Amino acid sequence: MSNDWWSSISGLGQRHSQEADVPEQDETITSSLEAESVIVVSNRQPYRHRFESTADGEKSVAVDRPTGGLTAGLDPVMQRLNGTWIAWGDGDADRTVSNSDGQVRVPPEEPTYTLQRVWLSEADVAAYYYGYSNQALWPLCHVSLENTQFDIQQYRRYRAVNETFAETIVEHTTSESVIWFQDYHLACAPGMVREQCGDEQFLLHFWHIPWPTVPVFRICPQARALLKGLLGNDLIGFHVSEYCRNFCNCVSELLEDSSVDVAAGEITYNGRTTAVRAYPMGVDAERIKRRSLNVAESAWRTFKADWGIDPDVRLVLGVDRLDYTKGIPERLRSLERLWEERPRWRGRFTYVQKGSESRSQIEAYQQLQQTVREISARINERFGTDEWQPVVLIDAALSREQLSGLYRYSDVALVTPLRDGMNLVAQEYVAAQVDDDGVLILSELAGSHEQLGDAVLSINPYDISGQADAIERALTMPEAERRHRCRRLRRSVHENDLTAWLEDVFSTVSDCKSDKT
Ligand code: GDG
Repeated sequence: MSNDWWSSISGLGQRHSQEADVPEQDETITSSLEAESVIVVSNRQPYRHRFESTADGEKSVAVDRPTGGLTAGLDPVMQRLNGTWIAWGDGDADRTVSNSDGQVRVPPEEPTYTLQRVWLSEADVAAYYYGYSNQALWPLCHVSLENTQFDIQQYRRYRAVNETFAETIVEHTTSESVIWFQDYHLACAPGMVREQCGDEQFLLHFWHIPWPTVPVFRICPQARALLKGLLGNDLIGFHVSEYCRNFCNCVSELLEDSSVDVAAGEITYNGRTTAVRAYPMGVDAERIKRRSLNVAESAWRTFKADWGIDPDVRLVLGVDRLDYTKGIPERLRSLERLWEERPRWRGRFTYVQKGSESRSQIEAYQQLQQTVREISARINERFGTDEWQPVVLIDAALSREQLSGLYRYSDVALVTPLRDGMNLVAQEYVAAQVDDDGVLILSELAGSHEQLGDAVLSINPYDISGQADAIERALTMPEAERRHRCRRLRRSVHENDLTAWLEDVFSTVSDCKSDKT
């Protein structure tokens, strides 16, 4: 989402219009699916049109393109399949370039598929997106209960928007359609589509965030309705098996008439069967590697100078949306603990926090941003000198090239979420380690830990001293161990890349489809 698809789907909304970031894929991904039969449905769109001012004061239309992650992965698939992508038209110039039915052919320079926009009012966005999606479902699924609020009006609007999506889907559906829903914004839509279309179409859903345990999920007053909506799907995918088990257990506990085989990931409800499977999402590792190899030394030096990063100290890096699930204050406190209790580390490394503003209309996010600024300022005040700034906050959206420089030249990456569906930053950092010398410190509570856990330094993000120890261990790790760990991580990230993920999902679709017919 965003900057890359996933961040954009979940609200980061930074995109770069320079270059379409298209992974190279082999055709097996699409060969098993009928042409014109795939409909992708997501909150955020792959292409967004917006007005920009030209030098002579005129207005022109610019297009933001997919720049990484799932959007960039699915875009070429859609181009080959000539399918339809249905999403909220949130760009200010979207209506100008769409036809009266809200459709525009994309990509703009060589159109091959249809982007069908769904128009939402400001009140819809406030209640469906900033409300129920991001103040009920997001915190609930991340077990951030203090940030969770269930507002019945927001829920009604969430359902109404899901209904709008469902109606739009039905207009595009044929009996051959494969309809692929993305994420927590659309939990009710599959049930609605199923009700209107019957059993012929193949519906699948990828849920990009964690699924909580039964005692947590049942807190939600709308828990049963959400489960029923999702069980309109033939297949539901999560990043890791833990979330699959949690989902199956929730259905088993909360829907009396269901029959659930947790081990097999099979649910029967209302006479229909839904398969529940884990598909750990990957990144476009090859492209990240090439980009990292191409980082110009001079551009990197300029970047450091621009941001006031001491050219001679080592770098520890964090790259996150500013979200309370990412564990940023806890991370900063562990750095503070390290510099406080082991003064020998003062002046020896700088922590760079690339923090993208996100969902700022929501108070919890404003508070988080303020907390991050306050702790950083306090640390800089306590330990900084004329020559050395301990914490550098970068809030600008970086180009992928700049991000590659940060990844490649940082000695250590701190990926320490309190809870995270997967976390693509961890994999991107690994893919960018073309010199085999970076150390990844990774939270045990990130989905990516299931795949990378063996070769990273694992931490519990709530354990401030434990994190401080891990940072010290990373900075003192012998070169041979660093290289050994790094090579293993890189192998894993390349083997389980975005293309492998897409192939895995689509091959299950074609297996399940043939079982169904
Ligand atoms: C959700 C789930 C799951 C960040 N700053 C810049 C920039 N980024 C990019 C990173 C990375 C992406 O943002 C963040 O992805 P994550 O996976 O870490 O996190 P969420 O946004 O929370 O995504 C998560 C994901 O969905 C996929 O299913 O892994 O668990 O929460 O790609 O590179 N990119 C650029 N400039 C920046 O300044 N270009």
